[in-house]
Amino acid sequence: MEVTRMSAPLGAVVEGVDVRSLDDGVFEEINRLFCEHHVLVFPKQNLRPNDQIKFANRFGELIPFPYMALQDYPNLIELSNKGKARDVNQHWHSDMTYHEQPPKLTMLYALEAPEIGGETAFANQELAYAELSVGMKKVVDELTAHHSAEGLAKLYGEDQQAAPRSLHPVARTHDETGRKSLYVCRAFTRRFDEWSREESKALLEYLFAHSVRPEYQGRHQWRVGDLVLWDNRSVLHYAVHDHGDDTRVIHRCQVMGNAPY
Ligand SMILES: O=C(O)CCC(=O)C(=O)O
Ligand SMILES: [Fe+2]
Repeated sequence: MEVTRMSAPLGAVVEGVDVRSLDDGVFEEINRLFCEHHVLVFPKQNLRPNDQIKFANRFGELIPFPYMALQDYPNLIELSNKGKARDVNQHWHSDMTYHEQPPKLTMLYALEAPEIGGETAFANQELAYAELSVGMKKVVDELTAHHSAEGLAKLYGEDQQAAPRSLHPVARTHDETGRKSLYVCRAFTRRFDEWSREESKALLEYLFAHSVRPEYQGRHQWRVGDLVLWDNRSVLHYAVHDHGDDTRVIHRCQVMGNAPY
């Protein structure tokens, strides 16, 4: 197994392994690397849907996704840009923060990839938290925020009133490493529970901008056969749609996480 860093703020590329056949010791090492680097890339994998599901299952229980499930594979969805002007994931977010128990990790496998562009951007939220001042850390440590899927419901033409909502700490603690991350995102975070909507606005704007400073970011350029997993407890991500109609087809699944604390 050969591990090289992907970018200064986050990510590692793991070569020389076939994720279909890992003994428990190697898997444990992979999980350790995952918690340390936040994003792992496994190039040149050769996976059928069941192989991806089986590997993801080693991290925990899969969360089915209500839309776009593949026939025969309710836990796997297909992300495709065919016939779409924009990507629904073209915004900074951590996955499903509007749920009580958001997925701890999301795993994508590329079946088709554009020659150039169509990257996924990531931002390290442990760094974002660590680089806040002592005074600001004290403020965010005391706050909880309301997250909601209203924006997504609007996008999918669904009932916004019925969209799922949840309340989470603004600085969450990683259940495996004990490290703290900033846990807000422009896509889903609406306001602080302890503050009025008006009061929340300015600080949230500051945190949204701070959380995705270029110094915290790394990007992945997709190649066919890439398997990529990211840690929703400690990174934000953004699907960069700059590849026009060049085909990009990805299989996606997600693994259940803890209720953030
Ligand atoms: O397509 C991508 O690059 C990322 C999509 C995304 O946000 C997700 O799968 O959660
Ligand atoms: Fe996402």
